[in-house]
Amino acid sequence: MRTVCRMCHGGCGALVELTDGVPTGITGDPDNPTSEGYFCVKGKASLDLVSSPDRLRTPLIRTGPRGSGTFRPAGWDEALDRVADELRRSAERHGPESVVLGQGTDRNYQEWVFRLANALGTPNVVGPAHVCFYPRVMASILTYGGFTFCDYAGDPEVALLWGSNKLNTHSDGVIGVGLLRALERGTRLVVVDPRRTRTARRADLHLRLRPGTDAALALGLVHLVIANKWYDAEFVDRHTSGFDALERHVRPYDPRTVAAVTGLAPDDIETAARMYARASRACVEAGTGLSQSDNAFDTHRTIAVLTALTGNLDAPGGDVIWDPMPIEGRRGFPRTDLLPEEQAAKRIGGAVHKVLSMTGWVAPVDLQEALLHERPYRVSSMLVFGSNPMVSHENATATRAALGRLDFLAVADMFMTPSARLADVVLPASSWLERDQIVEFNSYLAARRRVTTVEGARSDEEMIIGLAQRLGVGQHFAPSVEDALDAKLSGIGLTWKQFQEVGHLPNTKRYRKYEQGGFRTRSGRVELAHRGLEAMGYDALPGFSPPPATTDELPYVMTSAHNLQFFNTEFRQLPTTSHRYREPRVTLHPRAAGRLSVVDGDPVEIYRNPGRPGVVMRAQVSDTVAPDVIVADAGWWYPDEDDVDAATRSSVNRITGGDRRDPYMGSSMLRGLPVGMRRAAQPAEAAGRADPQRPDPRPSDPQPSQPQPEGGPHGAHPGH
Ligand SMILES: Nc1nc2c(c(=O)[nH]1)N[C@H]1C(S)=C(S)[C@@H](COP(=O)(O)OP(=O)(O)OC[C@H]3O[C@@H](n4cnc5c(=O)[nH]c(N)nc54)[C@H](O)[C@@H]3O)O[C@H]1N2
Ligand SMILES: Nc1nc2c(c(=O)[nH]1)N[C@H]1C(S)=C(S)[C@@H](COP(=O)(O)OP(=O)(O)OC[C@H]3O[C@@H](n4cnc5c(=O)[nH]c(N)nc54)[C@H](O)[C@@H]3O)O[C@H]1N2
Ligand code: SF4
Ligand SMILES: [Mo]
Repeated sequence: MRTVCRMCHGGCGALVELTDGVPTGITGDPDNPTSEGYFCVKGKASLDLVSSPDRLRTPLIRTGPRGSGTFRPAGWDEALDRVADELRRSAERHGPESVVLGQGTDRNYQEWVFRLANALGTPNVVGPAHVCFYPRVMASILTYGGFTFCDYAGDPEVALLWGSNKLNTHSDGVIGVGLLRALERGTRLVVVDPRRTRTARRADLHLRLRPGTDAALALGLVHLVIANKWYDAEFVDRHTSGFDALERHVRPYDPRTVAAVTGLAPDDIETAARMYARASRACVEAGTGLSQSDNAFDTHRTIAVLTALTGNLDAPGGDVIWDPMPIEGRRGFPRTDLLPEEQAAKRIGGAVHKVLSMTGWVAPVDLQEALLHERPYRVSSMLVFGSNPMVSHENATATRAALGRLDFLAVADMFMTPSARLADVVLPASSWLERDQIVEFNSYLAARRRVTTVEGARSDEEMIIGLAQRLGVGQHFAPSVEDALDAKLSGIGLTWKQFQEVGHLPNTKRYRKYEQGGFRTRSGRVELAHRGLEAMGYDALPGFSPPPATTDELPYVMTSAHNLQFFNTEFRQLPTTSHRYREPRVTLHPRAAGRLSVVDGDPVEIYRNPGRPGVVMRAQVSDTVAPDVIVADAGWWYPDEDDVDAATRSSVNRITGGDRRDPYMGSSMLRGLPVGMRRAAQPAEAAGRADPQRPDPRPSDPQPSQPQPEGGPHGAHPGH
């Protein structure tokens, strides 16, 4: 059967081999136009999800104390009745806004969660939007009225990969194959990343900047573009506003100043600016490397400005705004019209993180504040679909305390995660191979077809329909998923059955749409200086706030990154993906390793406060990072541990969180944090025994290892 993979955002075409109706093999679909047969290790692990002995196969209702993991199995009706009763009670006592829905990274049922929230009258949906996609989305929407994607098919002369590891992460439905093909056809590559990634190794220029200083670099590039008159004067004149104010604003960001902040050479900054700005066609692929700091929104805003100044906006080989497909999709399906205005105004964090609030999302820090201090009001129940906040949200200690304040927590997941363990009701979700979905991306629609079932599990869409019916808002949902998919597709005149046969439907790309009618901003122009933001109490122009300085006690700058064979917090329990990768890793420079007397594979403790326990990860010694920079694996937890604390002991978010956050979006400092490190005891040493796997005592002078491809499995680690 032909379908579309959802082990990451990517959406590669997949061919599932069925033997007597049972999936027995999965490969890439060579006929899929976006992935051309590409299939990664995660995709190959898909069938592990179906057969995993760890999958939840029945709803669970808590019987012991919270977090103890004592549950009894229950039927679906009982479990959904219980969830509906609790949410209703909460809404009746404290108002619908006291019910919070949770959702993780973008999945193809996200719009269902928002429709449920809107129908229930709660403005509160919490998730990782503030550190993931939305700083970028909102920066472009506010600056030029739409969200852009790199036009790799339009053969950019230069692609600027900025805090994005596209060839590994395939984020936002853009499969790295598009970039790869462009590189093969001659696109030159500039990479801005504190790490020499596999992609950076292919770059014509790699700017290995200090984590958390990207906003200064972006302002520095704008400075050079303006000072050297490398901008598209006609476009600027006809289609932008605020150029003079921008010109004055970026004057201080000369290459020398920017070099001092970023740790880059002034010449490299000039070369990058020249390569990008002088190219006839150039695009920017900006990633989460820029979205997880207090500069998140302004960094993306400055990049949006750069795109516009250089005339690359909506231009061939540049950054293109796609028209939405005419289906009831991501934009229409949530039905924001169902949420009364006075309820929308109650969104938690809405008065503080005003730009995030425009998207409908609540930042975890603001929810924590509400739960811990009842500010601005009391939140009493929460229902989470596909998120593991104990691992993915910043400041795991605060997350745990906050979740502990809920009267009721329900979690829908495929597995018993540390977050699900804290729940009162756990609902077993089906995997992507067990459900029908419309895969909606900027450039195409595709059909993800159910190829199998796992007894006991249900899709989130089915759960939401069941809950909506019980909560008296069933009229806002179709009676079945298939009916809903038919309704979604009615705009293109197909039923779900017909669309499955079609499989893949490309969108039409149109360049320079602004030539008819301008941009979809208030002024109809690109808002280089943003009056609307100014009216909201923000600066009209994007700025830079320097990251927290390192100290003698905390001499390293820590950042994190996503792994090739995992997806966020997922797949740690699958044999294909976790093969030889059973513990989190931290990349550190040979000199740092020397200072700590550790070698590749040794356990290292990373801390924010030397007096408190930190998190322990395995050293991955490599000169891909600067001597004072470390890159920690994001999203780690131990599925074999029953205790919530033990399961999350190595999660980097045990040591993230703090006062600094992006004023627009609430983005937390997950990248660019000062930390200290010390050698940690081997688990076997800690128990007073010699580790039989490590007969060789640490040499006093550690050998720098060969640079390792990031995230690639390698066998140097004992016990992996
Ligand atoms: N320090 C640090 N923290 C980070 C990041 C970082 O780089 N560094 N990255 C951030 C980013 S970008 C993101 S997006 C977040 C991710 O944060 P989350 O979205 O919370 O993490 P996921 O691992 O995607 O959570 C998914 C959970 O959903 C379950 N699941 C998978 N598919 C389904 C489904 O179809 N239905 C249901 N009900 N459950 C499903 C999985 O088993 C898993 O337990 O983490 C953020 N946190
Ligand atoms: N294989 C895989 N694919 C994924 C995911 C996954 O976990 N695994 N997660 C999915 C999700 S939810 C998302 S949001 C996307 C994320 O996709 P990407 O944004 O590509 O995610 P990362 O690889 O975490 O971060 C990108 C790069 O930022 C660099 N970086 C770290 N700090 C800084 C900094 O301060 N400045 C700059 N310029 N760069 C920095 C890292 O070294 C890394 O190479 O990927 C999605 N796809
Ligand atoms: S890149 Fe993503 S969509 Fe493609 S095969 Fe890998 S996990 Fe699946
Ligand atoms: Mo994300």
